[in-house]
Parts: sequence; structure tokens; C-alpha cells
Amino acid sequence: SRTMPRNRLRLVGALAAILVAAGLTAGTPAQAHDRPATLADLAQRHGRYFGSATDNPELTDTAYTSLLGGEFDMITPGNGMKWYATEPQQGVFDWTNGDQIVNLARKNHQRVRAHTLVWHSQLPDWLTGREWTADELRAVLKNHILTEVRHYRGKVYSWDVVNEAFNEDGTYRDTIWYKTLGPGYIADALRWAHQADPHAKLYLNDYNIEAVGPKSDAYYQLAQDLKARHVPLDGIGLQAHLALQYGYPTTLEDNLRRFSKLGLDTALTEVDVRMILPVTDEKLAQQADWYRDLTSACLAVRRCVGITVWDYTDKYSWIPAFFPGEGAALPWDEQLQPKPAYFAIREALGGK
Ligand code: 9MR
Repeated sequence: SRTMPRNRLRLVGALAAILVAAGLTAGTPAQAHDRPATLADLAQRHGRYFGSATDNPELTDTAYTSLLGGEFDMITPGNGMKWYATEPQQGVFDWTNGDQIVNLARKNHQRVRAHTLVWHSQLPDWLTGREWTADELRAVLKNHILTEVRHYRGKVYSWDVVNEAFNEDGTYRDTIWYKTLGPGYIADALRWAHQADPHAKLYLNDYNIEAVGPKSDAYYQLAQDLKARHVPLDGIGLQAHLALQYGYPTTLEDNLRRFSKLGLDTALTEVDVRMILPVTDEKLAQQADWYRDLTSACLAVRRCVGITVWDYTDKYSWIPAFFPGEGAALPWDEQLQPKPAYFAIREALGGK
């Protein structure tokens, strides 16, 4: 007959099982499909993610979205979930931009670091254009957090609940929230976010807290205090907007480690390494060293869960608009070509 004898069939089945098992252990699925490992693949081998921020206007650029969808496993909306975008009129919510990015991420099997609920910047005029009593503002804040976090419940990995709460000297930043509600707004915000999505990881996030110093000390103390009071806090986000002219934060690894020891996750959440233009080979090499070092620092600390670049290409970086004469801060250039920094990250992640 043309059918295989049963014992031969069994042998073929066993061989296939062995091949599958060998493929799964000896190589990653990426290698099995002959596709070079992505940053996400490499990070996953260390139990980490590698993410990028993105923004809605860029999503019509198909060369851009193809790399965004392929290379990363975590996405942060750069603007789409901020207050001005999500509650442009009091009590009127608009999920268009946030949803577009969450849906794209889902299509690409990526997770989402949601950003951000409580910040002093990019607030709508209805909120900043009048005075509020503490009771009024607390109700406004609570409604915003509960509504937005409920909307994205189950769809996001984490929330940057409070963004940029401290000054450089470690005192509380004098925001509308602090001025009106006092420092308790931070614990309140975390509790409301937890109530609305008990599974989302809740972060405090800030810049210039990569090194040990007054500002990161303020987070350390606050985190300790919040933990002691059983306030739901899961992690500290270190934005890591670095600049070659200001020097590398050499205490980054120690700093990550002290937060780990508090029982908190950490993440590098908005990484870029800007330089004073023009670009030179020397500056690109130094930038690559910094990307390599910050990646290694995260890998060296068990609870540093991942790294996100603040978009991945110089084409869509926020830097030139905010720091005239500076730029070239990301691992891909304006033509979407990988720079030395990209290869340095791969190296730090153990890729070729
Ligand atoms: O990338 C964001 C940019 O498009 C906005 O114009 C800018 C407005 O402040 O915010 C940028 O993102 C910021 C982030 O939300 C918080 N940390 C600093 C980032 C760079 O400004």
C-alpha cells in the first residue's frame, strides 16, 4: 500500500519531535526562521524588553512603522495618552490617539508602557485656566485616573502614574497638583490607578534620576515611604534623557540596584543620548559607548525590567525642537539607518 507502516510513522513522529525540541533549545525561533535577531529577541533572552516610544503623526510613515513593529516588544505613546489628548474638555474623553497606538502594538504582539496620568505639562486649558479648591481638584484627578486607567485596563503592561514630581534639589516640584493637594496626591494617584487596573504595574517616572544624587534620593525616600504605607507602587522609571556634553551617569547601576533592593522594578523609560551638532564619528562612537553601558547596567540589575528609547530614529526625535543645535540622539539616523549606537546595544545584549 502507499501508506507508511505504523511503526515507521511512529519513528517519523519521534524524529520530528526531536527536531522541534532541538530547534527550540539550540536556537531561538528567530534563528529558526533565518531572520536576524531583533533588539526585542535579544532582550528577551535576558528576560527584558526593548521598547520604543512612538507618536500618532508618524504612523503614516510605512518604512518607520515597519521597523517599529519589528524591532521592539514594548511601545510607549509619546503624547497620545496625556491629559490634553485624553480629556480635552472636562468629563469628555477622547481615546483616538491612545487607542491607535495600543491597537498597532497589539497587532505587532507588543506590550504597552502607558504614559502618563499625572503631570504638570501638556494639561488642557480647562484645567490650568482657573482656580480649584483641593476637593474640586482631587475629584477632577480621581475621575481622570479612574476613567483613563479603566479604559486601558488589561491592555497595558504599566502606567507612568506620576511624571516628574521632583525638582533637581529633591524638593517637590511646585505643580498644580502639589500646590493644591500637597504631597499626598502621589499616593492617592497610585491607589486610584490600582483600583482601576489591579494588574498594571504602577510607576513614578522622572528625568535626571539616573545617577545617585538629590533628585534620585528623593525618589528613594518617597518609594521607601510609600512601600512602608503599602501604597501600590511597582517601579521607578528613569527617563535617561542623556547628553554627551554633561557626562555619563556612572552611578546608574548602583542606583538601579538600590531601588531593586527596595523591592521595586526599574526601567529606563525614555532613553536618548543627544549631542551638540554637527555629528562626528567621535561623538557617534562615544554615544555608542553610552548606549552600551546603559544597556549593560540594566542587564546587571535583576529588577531592571527593560529599556525604552524615546522613539528610535532621529527623524522623529523631540530633541532638535527643544534643544536647538543639538540632536542625533537615537540609535537610528534620519534615514532609518542603524548607527553605531544600535550595534553597541546589540553587543551589550549579547547579539552579533
Ligand atoms: O516626546 C514628547 C514631545 O512630542 C512633546 O512635545 C513633549 C512636550 O513636553 O513631551 C515629550 O515627551 C516628554 C515625556 O512625556 C516626559 N519626559 C520628557 C519627554 C520629552 O520632553
